[in-house]
Amino acid sequence: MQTTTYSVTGMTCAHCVSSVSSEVSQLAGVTDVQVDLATGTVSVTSAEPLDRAAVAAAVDEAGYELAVTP
Ligand SMILES: [Cu+2]
Repeated sequence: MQTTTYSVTGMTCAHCVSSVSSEVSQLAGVTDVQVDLATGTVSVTSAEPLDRAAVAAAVDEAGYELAVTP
């Protein structure tokens, strides 16, 4: 079990939070998704390490983008 936090750009309200949350939680192996609107981050808990590209695709599907990590 591991939790990875990603920065997501473009989330502005509770609707954005629920869109991202529902898309990311559909990824295989994901057991928990916590979206923090104030910081624009998504913490994803999964049984196995996730492919960042898969998370990016889910976030994109919701209409947002993963911020490029420094
Ligand atoms: Cu919104």
